[in-house]
Amino acid sequence: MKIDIITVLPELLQSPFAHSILKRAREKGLLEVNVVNLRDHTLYARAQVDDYAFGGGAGMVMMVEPLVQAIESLQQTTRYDEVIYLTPDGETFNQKMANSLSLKNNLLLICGHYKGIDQRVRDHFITREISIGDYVLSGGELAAAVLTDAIGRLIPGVLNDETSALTDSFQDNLLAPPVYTRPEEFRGWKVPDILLSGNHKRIEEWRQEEAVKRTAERRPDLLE
Ligand code: 6GU
Repeated sequence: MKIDIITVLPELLQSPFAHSILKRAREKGLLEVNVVNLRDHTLYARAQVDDYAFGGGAGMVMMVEPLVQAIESLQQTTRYDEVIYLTPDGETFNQKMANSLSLKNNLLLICGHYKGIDQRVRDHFITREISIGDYVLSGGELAAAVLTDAIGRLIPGVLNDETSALTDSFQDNLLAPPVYTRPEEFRGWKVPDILLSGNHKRIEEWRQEEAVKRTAERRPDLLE
């Protein structure tokens, strides 16, 4: 899969994909992340990419021309399955969306800033608008990093048995159960006996019960 990201802050998107699972996915050739600087596409003096909103009011708007130029130049070499605008007024991102996006070949993510992007870009180029939750970030970059991470780790072949997504929270609408590792006892705090029993069937039952209990306590909405 290839994920292209258009941003005015490319520096912000260097580190998030350079470690751990996403790094391995890129090294294995399963994921390519290509960060595109919008300012390389502007026709205006001093690489201007934003301007005052028509009708007045506080805040700048990202201009239609640099964005369209960047999008169309990328579309010359790539056919995108989705052109996604990251925006707080988009559809709220969840695991189900991550699962389905992880099966696509090419995604284009567009990071907004200031008061957002000119509506004409949304009307004519964007196929999907996604938010990562009900709070406001200063730009779409961190949201793009969140999407890329959640999607990238699900690309077939990225995770191995040990990191399998099948036992993730949300994958079956349940939160993950508690986990423990060595030592068996620390300051008198013991690991539940069942986990040391070697009885895999009972351990699985315990994990399922704990997952349901935890979900009922913390996220009863998921059980409905
Ligand atoms: Cl996608 N962008 C911004 N700027 N803020 C957000 C968001 C996106 N999702 C939640 N808050």
